[in-house]
Amino acid sequence: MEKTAISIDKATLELLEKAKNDKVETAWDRKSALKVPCGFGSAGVCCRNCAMGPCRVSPVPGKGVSRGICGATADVIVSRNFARMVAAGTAAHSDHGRSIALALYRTREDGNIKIKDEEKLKKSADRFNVETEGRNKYDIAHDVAKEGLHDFGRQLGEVNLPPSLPEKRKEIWKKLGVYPRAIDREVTAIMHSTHMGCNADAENMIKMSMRCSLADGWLGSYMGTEFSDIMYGTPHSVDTEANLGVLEKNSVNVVLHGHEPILSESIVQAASDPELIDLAKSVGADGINLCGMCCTGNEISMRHGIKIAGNFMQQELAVVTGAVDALIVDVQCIMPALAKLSQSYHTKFITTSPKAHIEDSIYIELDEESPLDSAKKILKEAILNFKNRDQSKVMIPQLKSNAIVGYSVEEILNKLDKVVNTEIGPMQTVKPLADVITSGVLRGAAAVVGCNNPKTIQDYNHIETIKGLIANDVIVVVTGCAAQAAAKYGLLQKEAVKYAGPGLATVCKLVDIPPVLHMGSCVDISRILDLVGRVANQLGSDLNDLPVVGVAPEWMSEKAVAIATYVVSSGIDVWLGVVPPVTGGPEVVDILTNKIEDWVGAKFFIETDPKKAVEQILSRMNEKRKKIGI
Ligand code: NFS
Ligand code: SF4
Repeated sequence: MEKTAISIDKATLELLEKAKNDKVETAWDRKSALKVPCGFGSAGVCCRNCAMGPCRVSPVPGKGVSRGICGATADVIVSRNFARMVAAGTAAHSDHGRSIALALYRTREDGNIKIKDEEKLKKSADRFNVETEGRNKYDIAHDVAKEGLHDFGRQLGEVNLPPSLPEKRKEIWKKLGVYPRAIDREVTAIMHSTHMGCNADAENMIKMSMRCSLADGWLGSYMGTEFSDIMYGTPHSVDTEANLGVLEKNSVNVVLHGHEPILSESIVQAASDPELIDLAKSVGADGINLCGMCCTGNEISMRHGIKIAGNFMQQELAVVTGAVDALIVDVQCIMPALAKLSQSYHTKFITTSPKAHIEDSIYIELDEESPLDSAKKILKEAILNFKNRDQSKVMIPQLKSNAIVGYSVEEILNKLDKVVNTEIGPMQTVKPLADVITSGVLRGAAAVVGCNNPKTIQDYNHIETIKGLIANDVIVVVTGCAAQAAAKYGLLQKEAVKYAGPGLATVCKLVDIPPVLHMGSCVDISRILDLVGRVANQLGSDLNDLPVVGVAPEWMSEKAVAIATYVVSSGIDVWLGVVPPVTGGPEVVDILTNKIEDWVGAKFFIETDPKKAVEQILSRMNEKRKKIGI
């Protein structure tokens, strides 16, 4: 494995060289221009919540100024900042969930978006208490969407938490006062309480963060996934390829980047329009080559096998290849730098969402009523831009890996059914999975998730963590940019079983799966919650009883903070490979890495060395196994 201070990805390194020659800057250049990050900001002790400040208090207790002008202590400031990160992350995921719920509400027999997975719709109707008997599927869908939307703004009564959530867990949340109410309410509650002169109790602030994050994981994100599956199909395992080598010299290369599948699904649909294919041929291209990036990449690869161009830190490098005719984006994780960078090449940088206007981009709004029409218009722009490609500026790295993606919970259960329940027919139960864990064939399961962050060597933490875990019989599931890292290094193919320990290798061969399972985008971490919840229910236990962990080796976004918080609050330990801005608040650090375990049975571990993180994970899993006698 090649390891430099920047990345272990050869395609990335090659293109950074090209960027230098082309005299364009990337995030890595800007990072070094910024020099050492601000110490106050890094410790989380800077407050800008009112205009008497900004106040920066000392991150070292007993040294320097210990309170802001209003008297807020370091712990109060740190906890408020932490809570605001959780609120922002929850808002982002859940606003995505809201768009999906609204799209479900707009589905029509003769519309652009239809119902693809009726079985999942019925299950969903069941959990929202929507009548299905003798009803048209679109009528059911509209009622399900309405009920789901009510959980965003519900003022009275309880929200609809999924059935996989164990009763024991709900009781814990109720006792602790963190049982989530409506999604929007939890976000608002944090914005209110962190306003100047409101909440000044670090412990309470962390509890509010937990409550808000739970509304993200078990409600907003959960609906995002569930309703996307109903409209666009529940993913099944499918072959794809990953890394910038998926770009093609003679095709119109279109990179889709962002998050909400409404845009990307419409573009996928438009790309098979014979008129547009003919148009591509008429401009001299072989055809249209759609590729995905970041979470949009995950969404369309697992539903259609569409190739993955790369993960977060490669978005600028896609443009640097000189071979991308259009980079089409919607929301989240889109570097504003892309606008200026695209102007140095021929790439059309097309923004589409009223939530994410970017100066100097080409804005073509996605019409939510008829997304297919907008998609065709956008794709046409891309095709017509092919002729502007400057061949002397093109360099496509010859690097890509095969991968299998699309292991939804349903797909994992299908695979298990094929092995275990061949005679009695499909059971769709998690019993076999629970059995291999309790019997010790597998030591446990880990979700390796999250972003890239130039504070780490790109992909190094992801790959070291995954390899270390599978070698020790821990089955790994991946989402987000971590999933794409795994794809690029061949860990999502069956051949990767050679890196697995003997127990895991046996399971993989028997079930015919890779040792690392791609479960989708970051919003799809709700799939992981669902799976772990089902295993806990099967065993009559709670999530914190299981040898299961979450790891975010290279996280950077506020969404990742929301995720980490809901995962811990759900009873699953989380390892963070990048230090969060909380170190200036000793009480906050103690709560997150210690006290929270008494509340919910799990805690945060902060470890920047992936090898050490793996050791800690294994010993924690062993302890847990001993504790529950398996
Ligand atoms: Ni997740 Fe998706 Fe990637 Fe990080 Fe961004 S794409 S929602 S936040 S960078 S994993
Ligand atoms: Fe300073 Fe308090 Fe205002 Fe924050 S809220 S900026 S600590 S005075």
